Amino acid sequence: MKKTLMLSIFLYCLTPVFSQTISTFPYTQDFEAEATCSTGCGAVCNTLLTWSNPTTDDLDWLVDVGGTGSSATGPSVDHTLGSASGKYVYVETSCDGTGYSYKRADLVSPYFNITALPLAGVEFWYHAYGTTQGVLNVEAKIGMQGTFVNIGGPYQDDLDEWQKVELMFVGSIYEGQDSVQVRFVYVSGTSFGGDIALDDISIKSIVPLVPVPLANWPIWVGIAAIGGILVFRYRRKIVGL
Ligand SMILES: [Ca+2]
Ligand SMILES: [Ca+2]
Ligand SMILES: [Ca+2]
Repeated sequence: MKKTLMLSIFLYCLTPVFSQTISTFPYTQDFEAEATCSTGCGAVCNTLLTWSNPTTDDLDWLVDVGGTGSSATGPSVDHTLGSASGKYVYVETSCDGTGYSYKRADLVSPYFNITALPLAGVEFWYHAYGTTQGVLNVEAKIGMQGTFVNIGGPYQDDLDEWQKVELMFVGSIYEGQDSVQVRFVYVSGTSFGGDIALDDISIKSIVPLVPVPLANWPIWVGIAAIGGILVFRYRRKIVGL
């Protein structure tokens, strides 16, 4: 009887998580439907609809628009709309001992069922501008019992520009799985110039570069293989690519 009760409670606890499984693709989190968050030092953002900000770290990713306050760090526009009214998430790294040094902020996705998604992968845009940028990594795990493993990064730049990263699951342990979860992990640098932002995070078929007129190609930044996952990086140069 006791075991049955405990099992019932366990299954009840699982239900909300599995109801968050997404199986319609392409999927994109552009943050436009999210409520903006307060953005002071150490601000908390617990209103995200499908993604989540764990409380086991130091900082939260904050939904914001139009720039992050401090000079010479953070984006001034989002990536989706390219305007000051478009939303993104960022980590506020102001305040010694609160935003830095080496403060961690995780951003966790819902579960994705990619069993029917060919050439599945993750695409996202990041903006890492500031002389004391920290380090961004991307991780993935399979199922509730899985362990997050690095699939991309470390990314560390000081560039006032949105950059695209594509991570392909083809040939990796994530290919064809019914419950893949992605986590972005940022650890701030040594001062306030470390506001990093994310936007337009997609789970979709990742098609490697296709022949297009040379003039339309974004700047090629690099390619790497990390844990069996091919990583393509671009720097956005031409609007619309
Ligand atoms: Ca957090
Ligand atoms: Ca700041
Ligand atoms: Ca956006």
